[in-house]
Amino acid sequence: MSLLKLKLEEKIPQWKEEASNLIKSKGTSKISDVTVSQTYGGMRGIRAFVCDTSSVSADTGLIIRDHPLLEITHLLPEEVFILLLSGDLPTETEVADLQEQYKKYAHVPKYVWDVLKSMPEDSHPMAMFNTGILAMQRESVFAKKYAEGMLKDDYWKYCLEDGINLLAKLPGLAAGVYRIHFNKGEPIEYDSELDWAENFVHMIGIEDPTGNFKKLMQIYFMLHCDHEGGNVSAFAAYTVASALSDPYYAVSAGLNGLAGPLHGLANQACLKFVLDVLDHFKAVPSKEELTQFSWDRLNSGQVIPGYGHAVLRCPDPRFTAFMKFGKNHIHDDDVFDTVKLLFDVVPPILQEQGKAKNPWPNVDAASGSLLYYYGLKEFEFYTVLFSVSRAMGMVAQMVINRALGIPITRPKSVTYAWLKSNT
Ligand code: CMX
Repeated sequence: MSLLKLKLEEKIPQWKEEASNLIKSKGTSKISDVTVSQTYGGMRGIRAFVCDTSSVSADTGLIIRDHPLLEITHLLPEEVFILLLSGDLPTETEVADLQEQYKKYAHVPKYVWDVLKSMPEDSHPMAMFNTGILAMQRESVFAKKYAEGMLKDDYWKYCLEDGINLLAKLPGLAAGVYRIHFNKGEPIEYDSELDWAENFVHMIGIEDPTGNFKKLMQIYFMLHCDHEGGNVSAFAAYTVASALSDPYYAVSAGLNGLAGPLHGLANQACLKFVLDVLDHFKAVPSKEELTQFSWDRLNSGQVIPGYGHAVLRCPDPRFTAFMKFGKNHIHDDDVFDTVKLLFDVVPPILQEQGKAKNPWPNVDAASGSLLYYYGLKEFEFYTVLFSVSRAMGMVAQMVINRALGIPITRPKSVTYAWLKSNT
């Protein structure tokens, strides 16, 4: 049995007892009121369910299990997954144990490549990635065990098994989507000597003479891992998994939400915006030129991608971490210099325009410029990378939810007529 599973076996009875005691002692305490505006406003700010893997505070950003993000950016993706799921910073032995399992399950079945190769050439890489995940649904141990009549107390164990099997394959699936979609040759097999992020760099087949692309991918996969429970992708996965759809279905559902331009697709839109700027001015523009360009975009009814957030009211610490990486490793690069200039120019414009509640950059504002620098220039692919990482948070959340016996999601909708006559 994996060390992570053993650790969870120890912790879960305690988590269940804590939750049950809380429900007994405070079950009728109110934590939110819902207004009419919120029913028409994306349910923004309604506290309605529990997610312990991470939380997002408006003025600090992402906090993973009590650790503010900027204090743990050195963690490997494998380490952050164990932290999300168990609440503990892992030991070296625990990390090695998870890496062993990833290696055991990393092989992507051939039928997945057959399916992806048969898709039309203009299929979006996110559609290919999510199709690849769905194609592998037949591998689900959770679904098989459920059909055989597994006990409710065992749901989390098979959810974890599926989750680890799936996470193990995602770097290879992502790299394969890249190679097939952009005609880079056949998918490359994983290398059992390499860790999860290193394997992605190996399998995508982009040269990394300095080793810094590998470092970028380690931090990239770490930073995007989770963002509490209410964002579109996490909440979609939460809802689908609550119907006891297995992790293949639920992760794919969540990632379909991540493919939206207001959510994870913003990173491709953001790099495209930066390239449009450079194409328009044929060089890094002056502050004045970029100000006018940004105003023109806003006045034409388009958003500035990579800026604003539904919860954050400060520069996103994930953006800060990417900027630090860029400033340490990238010098005299027009794309990255434009990203830096946008950080000076956009917040005051959004403040002056007065619509966006948060004028600051989010995670998507800088990440693309770094990928671009290291040779991953096909920005249509960027949300796939976000997905590889965000699947960790989804899996961690759904394992915990099954362990706690969270029932099927079913909030109550109301009609316009009901609202009118009851408020
Ligand atoms: N550029 C222009 N206008 C913006 C804006 C931006 N970056 N951010 C918000 N606004 C506008 C909204 O479109 C909205 O306008 P309308 O009233 O005309 O509809 C108004 O400001 C109020 O929006 P808000 O309450 O501040 O923001 P929301 O919670 O509704 O939406 C978000 C949040 C992220 C969707 C929005 O800020 C946005 O569209 N940003 C650009 C896209 C982006 O970067 N998304 C990535 C988010 C991170 C992620 O999930 O990956």
